[in-house]
Parts: sequence; C-alpha cells; structure tokens
Amino acid sequence: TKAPVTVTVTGAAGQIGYALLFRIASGQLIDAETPIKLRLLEIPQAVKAAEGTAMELDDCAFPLLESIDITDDARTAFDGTNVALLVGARPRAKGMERGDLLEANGGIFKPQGEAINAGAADDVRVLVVGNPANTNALIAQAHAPDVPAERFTAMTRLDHNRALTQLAQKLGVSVTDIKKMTIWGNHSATQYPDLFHTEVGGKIAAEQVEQSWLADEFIPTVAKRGAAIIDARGASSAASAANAAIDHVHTWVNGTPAGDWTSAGVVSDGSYGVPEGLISSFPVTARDGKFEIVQGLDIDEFSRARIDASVNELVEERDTVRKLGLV
Ligand code: NAX
Repeated sequence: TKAPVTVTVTGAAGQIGYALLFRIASGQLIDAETPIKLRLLEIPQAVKAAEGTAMELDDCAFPLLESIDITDDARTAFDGTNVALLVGARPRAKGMERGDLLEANGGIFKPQGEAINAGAADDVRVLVVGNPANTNALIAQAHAPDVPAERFTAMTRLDHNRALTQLAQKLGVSVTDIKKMTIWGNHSATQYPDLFHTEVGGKIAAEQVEQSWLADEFIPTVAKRGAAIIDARGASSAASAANAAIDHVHTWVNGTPAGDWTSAGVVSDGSYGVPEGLISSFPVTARDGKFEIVQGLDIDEFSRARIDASVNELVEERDTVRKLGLV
C-alpha cells in the first residue's frame, strides 16, 4: 500500500461535506490504494454534527480510512495536510452587498490561508469550493506566501460537468464523446462555457449546434444551473458539487488523458489577457501533479467579450478585497 494522505475538509457538517466525506474515505479522491486520514474543520456550533458524520464514517468500515480528527481550530485542522478542501463559507444573507459578503468570507479564508501557510505539508493542494470561490481562493493564497501560489485553486469543475451533459444531451452523444470543454472566468453567472474549442467526434462542437442554442440556451443554462437546482430541490447543489470536488482533485493528482483537458480556477500567468495573479477558470491539463493552462487557443470576438466580462467581475472582486486589506 501507499503512504497515507491527510485530507482536511472545512464545513464538514454541511450538505456538501456530507456528500463528499464518504467518497473521499472510500478511495475516490486519490486512488483505491492510498490510505486517508481525515481532518474535519467546523465552527464550534457544528462540531457535534461533524461528530455524527464521523460516527457514520466509522460505521462504513472503509478499508482505506485510517483516522478521523474533528476540530474547530484551523491550525490543528491544516497541520501536515496534503489536500485541503475549503468548503465551509459564509453564505449571502438577504440584503447583503457583494462587499459585505467578501468581507465576511475574508474572515474565514484569511485565517485558513495563514494556517495552511503555517503547517500544511510541502505538497499541499488546496481546492476552494465555498463561494465566492475564486476570490476566497485568492484571499487564502495571499496569506500563504510560503506555499507556491499554483497550489491554490477554485472549483469550476461542476460548471464544466454541467456543460458536458447539456451538450451531450443536445447532440445525443455520450459525455465520453466530448473532449476539450472549457469554462472561463469566475464561478458565477458571468462564467463562460466555451464550445469553440470543444470537440465531439473530432469536430468542433460550436459548428454542430445552432448559434441561437449556444448563445441563448446553452450558456445561460450552464451559468444559471445552480439557481435552477435551488428552485427545484429547495436546496443548493450538494452531491454534484461534491462529485466535482472529487473530480478536480483526482484529475490534479492523476492527470488529464491525452487529447483532452478540464477546467479549473487557477492562478493566472497572464495568459489570454487575464491579469496575472487572479484566480480564474481556464482550460487546463494536469501532468506530474501540476495543472498547466492550455496555451495558444484562438479566441474569437464572441468568446473574447464573454471572457472579458467574467474576468472584469473577478478584477472588481479583487479590488474590493484589496480595499478591505484582505489581499
Ligand atoms: P452548508 O451551509 O450546508 O455547509 C457549510 C458548512 O460550513 C456549515 O456546516 C458551516 O458550519 C461550515 N462553516 C462555516 N464557516 C466555517 C468556518 N469558518 N470553518 C469551518 N466550517 C465553517 O453549505 P453547502 O451546501 O455545503 O455549501 C458550501 C459552500 O459551497 C457554499 O459557499 C456554497 O455556495 C458553495 N458551492 C460552491 C460550488 C462551486 O461550484 N464552487 C457549487 C455548490 C455550492 O453552491
């Protein structure tokens, strides 16, 4: 067997946490040979609920699950951690302005970034799921100067997976027939799911659908899917978000297949005009445990305007947290 991997999950008692922990413990995050040590971070009021989930994890008798530690202290939670899944966040309350939301989340992601900086393992990989995910990731990264910036990522894999299925259903193909899907920008309603580089049966997807479907149905359906789920389910996406978090880390560690890529919010190196340092979604490959932004794609006017709109929103969020002294 392989060396154990320590995985910290914040917001472990929440609904995504409940869908996520059992899959991590069963060996779906890394592989089926790597033992897992779980660390659950919660706020004091939710520690008891996290203990309940831990009891259920015990009751699964997962062969790979070596230990479960539960804490309300970030330093303890991230000490020696290899994979940090930052799920717990402050939701937007009624009447809350974007600035208030960013400030409230700064109160969570700044100390968590500091705790990761102080004690995480040298190979730590961080995935931020809690919204606003891109800017929360930026805040955490800004407070972890000793950790390579590229280890901080934000989740757009759920958007990516949503886009795969919408396109597969439209064309009557399997999701496995689709390669090179891309989500650009912010994990928000401004995100841009791009079909101009996506391949289905070796041909460009945008050329196999009507332009009106692409612009008026596909893009808004993917971008507003979270709201549609809340509408239908009476609660936000949980199992699908957990599934996407598993996919994100599994791909990061194990790589993307030849001839394909995925989408992830990663630190921009200035590619495609995205300001350096922003955490924005790009087409990425994963090789040797590292994400790399796919280079050299032609961006037409239609795509350019949409990428710019989403990236501008990220710039505004960054400027807001800058003014608040959070980055
Ligand atoms: P829940 O409200 O069910 O759970 C959140 C948990 O986080 C709660 O148990 C809470 O006690 C805990 N928490 C709050 N502050 C904490 C802190 N400082 N340290 C540790 N734990 C803390 O939310 P859930 O449905 O699980 O969603 C979690 C986050 O994921 C939300 O911010 C949500 O907006 C975001 N999402 C992100 C998605 C993405 O694609 N990036 C999609 C799904 C989801 O909407």
